[in-house]
This record gives sequence, C-alpha cells and structure tokens, in this order.
Amino acid sequence: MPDIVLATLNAKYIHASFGLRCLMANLGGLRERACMAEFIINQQPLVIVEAILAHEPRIVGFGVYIWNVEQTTEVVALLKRLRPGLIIILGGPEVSYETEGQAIVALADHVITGEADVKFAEVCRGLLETARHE
Ligand code: B12
Repeated sequence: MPDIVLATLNAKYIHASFGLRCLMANLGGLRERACMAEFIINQQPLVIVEAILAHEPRIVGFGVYIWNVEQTTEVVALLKRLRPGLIIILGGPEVSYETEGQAIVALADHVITGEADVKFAEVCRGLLETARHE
C-alpha cells in the first residue's frame, strides 16, 4: 500500500494533470511509496474519498486549481472527518496566492505554494521520518 497518494480533480477525463506527474517524477526514493489518483469534478466526493482511502495512505497531496477548489474542499473535509490523522498537503495555483481565509487551507495540514517539484518530496520525507521516530 502506498504511503503517499497524489490526487487531483480534473475538469474532464482528457485533461490529465501535468502537475502531479512532475511531483511524482521528482519523488526520488519515495516514488515507490507513492501513487497517483486522478478524478473528475463531476464525481461524488464520497466516491473520491473511498477510492483514496482504499490505498490506506498516510499522506494525501491535492493539486488545487480554480476548476476544482470547491469539490476538493468537500473531499478534504470528508477525509478529515473519516481519518483525522491523515496528513493533507495542498498545492497548485489556487492555493499559491492569498491563501489566508480559504476554507480548504484551514482544513489542510500543509500548503506548498508555487512550484513544488522539489519541495513536495522534501516535506513528505520529513513527515514520514518524524512518524517513524515517534
Ligand atoms: C495546460 C493548461 C491548461 C490545459 C490543461 C489543464 C490540465 N488539467 O492539465 C487546459 C487547456 C485544459 C486548460 C484549461 C483551463 N485553464 Co489552464 N492552464 C494550463 C497552463 C498553461 C499549464 C498548466 C501546467 O500543466 N503547468 C505545468 C505544471 C507542471 O504546473 P502546475 O500544474 O501549476 O503544477 C505545479 C504547481 O502548481 C504545484 N502543484 C500542482 N499540483 C500540486 C499538488 C501538490 C500536493 C503540491 C504540493 C503542489 C502541486 O507543483 C507543480 C510542479 O511544480 C496553466 C498556466 C501555467 N503556466 O501553469 C494554466 C492554468 C492552470 N489554467 C488556468 C485556468 C483559469 C484555466 C481555465 C479555467 C480557463 C478558462 N477560462 O476556460 C480552463 C479550465 C480548466 C479545465 N477545463 O480543465 C489558470 C488556473 C488558475 C487557478 N487559480 O487555478 C492557470 C494557472 C493560468 C492562469 N495563470 O490563469 N488549462
């Protein structure tokens, strides 16, 4: 089972997420402990949540864009209700500027603004290391 799930809600099935693929490619040694889970904005939040939790991850990273912020907020709220210990990391253009006051940011554990190719791997490595020593 992967420790890290990289997820996003695309607007349509044909719009695959380049952002997630960049993060995945830069995970280094953590790549084998991660998987991608892409959905579309028309799917029910509970269906998305079930699919993510089926992987039994410790960290879920969401790519947040203008077209999915509403639905992703619902998904993150549900995940936190069902698995309060699950670590949620957000990134993407919709959470990269003026993040204060955003409902989704208040629900998340970490937000990485801007390009996260290197930073996402660093943050995950730190979090998984800390958990191992607790
Ligand atoms: C290609 C593209 C599209 C494509 C495909 C989108 C897709 N889902 O793949 C198409 C043509 C479909 C498209 C359409 C639209 N787009 Co567009 N698009 C782009 C564009 C030019 C490149 C995106 C890209 O692949 N970048 C390269 C990747 C590697 O970067 P990235 O996605 O930003 O990911 C990085 C970070 O954001 C971050 N990150 C991403 N996900 C995650 C997840 C985690 C956990 C973390 C930590 C970090 C993280 O790290 C990544 C690597 O550095 C950008 C502009 C740009 N220069 O980025 C606009 C952009 C994403 N689009 C934008 C908009 C507004 C739209 C439209 C709404 C326009 C319209 N009015 O119709 C539509 C609707 C979207 C739809 N229907 O899906 C805005 C989004 C603004 C926002 N706040 O979200 C952007 C930023 C352009 C802009 N400056 O306004 N778009």
